[in-house]
Amino acid sequence: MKISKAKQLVEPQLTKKRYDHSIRVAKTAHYLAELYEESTEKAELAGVLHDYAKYRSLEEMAERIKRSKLPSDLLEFHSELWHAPVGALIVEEECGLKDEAIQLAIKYHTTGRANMTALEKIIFLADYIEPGRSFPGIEEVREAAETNLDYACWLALRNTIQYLLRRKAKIYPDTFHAYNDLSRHINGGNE
Ligand code: DGI
Ligand code: FE
Ligand code: FE
Repeated sequence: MKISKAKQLVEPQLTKKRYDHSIRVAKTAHYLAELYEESTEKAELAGVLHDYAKYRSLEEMAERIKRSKLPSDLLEFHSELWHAPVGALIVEEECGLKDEAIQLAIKYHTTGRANMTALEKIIFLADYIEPGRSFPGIEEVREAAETNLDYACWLALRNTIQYLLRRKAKIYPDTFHAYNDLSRHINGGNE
């Protein structure tokens, strides 16, 4: 699929603000893909499409999760998590995008998971550091992104987990699995 086509398909699905965010994620993902020698085309497409399902109703997303092979435990966690795996399904159904690498990057962009592919890490990180974002500690993540993809993802996951804990939110197991998996790259996994 061409980038211009993907943009056309995504725009009516999102608010202006969310669409602009998606374009910035795509640009950031393109930059990271070049830096880490991954496909810039796939990174940009995944960036444009990553929040495709963001504004689907909770009823529709829950229904799709129940009807699919997706783990039903998702329904016991915050609905904010649902748009990622549902998006990976419906870009195929509605846009005809059948590309496993891109669909996995969309599927895991919110939580991450253990053993992420480079493209999954790029989209996870681009979503976190795109220029419109301002989280506490984001500059450290932006700096790390220039030299160490794993460390930058680990920092982003650490910040997100800390934020969720402060809000007394539940944390989806894949988020912990991603954090623990990348910790092995950071300190040898001894702690
Ligand atoms: O869709 P975006 O807003 O661009 O970003 P996103 O898909 O990364 O969603 C971010 C939200 O998801 C943010 O409020 C933190 C939340 N989140 C990430 N991991 C978890 C989580 N929420 C819960 N409850 N559990 C998680 O593991
Ligand atoms: Fe998202
Ligand atoms: Fe996003």
